[in-house]
Amino acid sequence: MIRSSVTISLVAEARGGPFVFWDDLPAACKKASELGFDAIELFPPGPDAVEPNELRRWLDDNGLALAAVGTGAGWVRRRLHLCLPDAASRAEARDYIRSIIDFAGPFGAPAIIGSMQGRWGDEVNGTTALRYLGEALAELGPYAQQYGVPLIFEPINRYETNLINTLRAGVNLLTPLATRNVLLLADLFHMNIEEVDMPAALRDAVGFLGHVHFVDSNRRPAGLGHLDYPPIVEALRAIGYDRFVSAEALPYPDSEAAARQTIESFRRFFRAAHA
Ligand code: LER
Ligand code: MN
Repeated sequence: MIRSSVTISLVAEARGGPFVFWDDLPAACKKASELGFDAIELFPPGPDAVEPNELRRWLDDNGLALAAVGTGAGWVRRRLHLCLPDAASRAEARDYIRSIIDFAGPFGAPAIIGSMQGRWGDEVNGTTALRYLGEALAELGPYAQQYGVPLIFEPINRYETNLINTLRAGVNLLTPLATRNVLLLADLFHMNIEEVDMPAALRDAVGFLGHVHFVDSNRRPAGLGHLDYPPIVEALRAIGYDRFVSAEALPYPDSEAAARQTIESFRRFFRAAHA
């Protein structure tokens, strides 16, 4: 069954970014639970930002799961990514992602690689960058397996990376790898910019989808932009997607209203009886 999730950012440097709740993790867990979310997705400033026993208590007390944990603070705060020219810095980026896998894994949650994929540029050409990326995923995918969770890789739009912009490019990146433990994240905001046909792109990614960022065309909460959700939901059903759809959206008009808007859209599109 597809389940709902909502994002919580604890990263001061990401202020203005597409996260529904900010800063106060216990309060956000309580609110997410009151509104009826199944889970939260956490964007922490690092692997030591939240004490695991406390997180366990806040989740358990509120009947929530941990859907996923973002690694993007490695880029936002430390300027690390997987395609840096210098081998020691790339290793540091992989270590950072491993530390988030170690934090999230015991909760049964995958780590997400989005902006940590990096980009090619003057010192690293596109072919080399894709090789670095493939090598990193070949190493980190099996690393996540020890916790029985996948590693999630997110294609992001052209204004944020020149590497993997579409689900098809993601499938092409993952297919040659020996590991099958890396899955793709379909962020509907990025897809609206990059895909020709969003439902067709989701169908084409059958077997590779591990997470969805549930958001509208303008990065506002689902229902406040111009995305046509029924064919998207139908495509997710058709490929047997049964993990989380997580609200990674701007806190528009404010956090609580954004969360409420999201859960109402979730119920309308994913829970209402359909023909
Ligand atoms: C992260 O999930 C994402 O969607 C990227 O746009 C990060 O900026
Ligand atoms: Mn996203």
